[in-house]
Amino acid sequence: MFENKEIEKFPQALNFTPYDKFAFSVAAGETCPQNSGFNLKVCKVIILGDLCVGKTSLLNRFCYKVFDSNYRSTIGVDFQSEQINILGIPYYLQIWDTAGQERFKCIAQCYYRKAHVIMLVFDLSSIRTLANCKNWLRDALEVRGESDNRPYIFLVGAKKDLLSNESYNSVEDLALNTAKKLNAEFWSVSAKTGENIDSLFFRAAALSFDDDLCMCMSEDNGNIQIGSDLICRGNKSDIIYLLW
Ligand SMILES: Nc1nc2c(ncn2[C@@H]2O[C@H](COP(=O)(O)OP(=O)(O)O)[C@@H](O)[C@H]2O)c(=O)[nH]1
Ligand SMILES: [Mg+2]
Repeated sequence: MFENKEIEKFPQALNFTPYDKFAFSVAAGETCPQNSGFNLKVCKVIILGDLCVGKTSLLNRFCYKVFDSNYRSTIGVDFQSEQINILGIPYYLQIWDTAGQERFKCIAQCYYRKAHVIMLVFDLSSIRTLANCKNWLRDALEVRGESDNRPYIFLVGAKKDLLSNESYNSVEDLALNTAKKLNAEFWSVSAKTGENIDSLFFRAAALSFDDDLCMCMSEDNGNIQIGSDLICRGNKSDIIYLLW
């Protein structure tokens, strides 16, 4: 369905969301000509959660369309970049995969900073991993700078294929309660079957893209992309300042 990673319509939430955005803020035709000079930021996504809940599998399914049933633990942190064309504009997700082990926690915390999206992953077949999501979120938000915006937060139940409909429904109730408490958007996915994986990342990308686009359009100036940072040259002064 999403072969070319193209988004034309604003992707909707699965069920519970604290984010009441249902459409792009600006009409595509008017604001996104093919050769628009927009230099959008790279969207930094971090994937957090206990060991073995399915974080790396989520990333591999989205980026490479593969699933491996053998477990290989992630060492420290790793990231992948993925391009998605949104309304014809190339947009980049930089997706950080972390190891869910205590001993890598301080390494991982360095990468939490400036995240635009946090995905808190738990295993739908292991309810204990749901309870830990609030700790992962606390750790991630702890290292935020004062000027950093609050990231979009997703609570992601993984391995949906392992549950019968009946058990899924009871886990979903618990997960929805947790999502409300954490002020996070809830998704359930399966890296094995691919269910909801693209939709989840597309939704995250679109929310972040829309914010960036609005910001770029309100800044009537020239932007310069350096590495993964967007440098913005103000119109009214020659001062160059870092947007994030
Ligand atoms: N059945 C099933 N198994 C999964 C799924 N996602 C991950 N797994 C398995 O769960 C184990 C841990 O997955 P992994 O992605 O490495 O977890 P991580 O430690 O959170 O990165 C591996 O054996 C995966 O094959 C899924 O959607 N369905
Ligand atoms: Mg891993």
